[in-house]
Amino acid sequence: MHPKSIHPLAERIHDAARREVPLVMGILNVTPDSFSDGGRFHGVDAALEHARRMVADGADLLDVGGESTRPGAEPVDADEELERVVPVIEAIAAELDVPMSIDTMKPEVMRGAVAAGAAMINDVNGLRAEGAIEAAAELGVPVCVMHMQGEPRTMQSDPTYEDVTEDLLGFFRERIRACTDAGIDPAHLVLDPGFGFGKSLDHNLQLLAELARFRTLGHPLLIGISRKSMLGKITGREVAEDRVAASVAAAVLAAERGGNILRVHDVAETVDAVRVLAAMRERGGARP
Ligand code: PT1
Repeated sequence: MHPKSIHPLAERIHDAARREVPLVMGILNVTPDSFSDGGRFHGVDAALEHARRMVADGADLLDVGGESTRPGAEPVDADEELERVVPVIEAIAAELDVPMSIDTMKPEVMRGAVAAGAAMINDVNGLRAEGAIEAAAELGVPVCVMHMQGEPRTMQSDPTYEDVTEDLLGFFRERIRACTDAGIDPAHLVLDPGFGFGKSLDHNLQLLAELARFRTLGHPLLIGISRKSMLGKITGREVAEDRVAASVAAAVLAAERGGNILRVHDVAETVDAVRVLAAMRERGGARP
């Protein structure tokens, strides 16, 4: 079969990676707990308002998700997830000129979200669900393949690796092969080590320190550390909203070690931090 031409968003991601300027991806959760008033209309309205804010703050991309995957989260069914994300994606696509990814593990949601205007798939399950890899191949959009050990509900109970970096490198080699065998254009693949997804603090820190090793796989890297509990453990800050400075520090460290797309809550702060990094890189000069 003749592969479709490279997607414009994939082009954009590769261009940014080539120039070593990280892209900032704003997180847009459309789960009922993220908008206290459960009403659908209010949910779309509040999500659109949040999207406008992130775009004004300089987000390059928005990641729309209708199923929580944080530790302990319970799964939701595909119909419920679609009802949450589709109206929000349609509303944003009608008003804002920003590419969106759909954060989902389900092929039905991938299809519905891309039909509604999403330009990328972000799968924390690495396209391992039944039918997911075929859906991603058919849709022909860029796709983030994330590593997760276990499933959200139980993944933090006893995460175990021989060597977390080596184990993930093996996982990605297998997934890259499976994706290309299924007909996904390799230029559409983005990889993500999945911070906090079945990993201890020490596993997360080793992955952050050794991030550059994942660049050898030849694909752009997406990194999500924003406000996660690993930062709470490091700083002693138990409230997620109090982890902004730690999140910005982690984003800069990840970018400096090869992260290409930074998935964050605090867009304005991260955009400023990335500008400092970009200015230093543009100036050049000797590395220690
Ligand atoms: C991520 C990510 C994601 N994270 C990608 N998608 C979440 N590609 C959702 C905690 O320890 O890193 N990459 N989609 C959110 N998941 C978590 C996981 C949230 C752990 C919080 C924690 O606090």
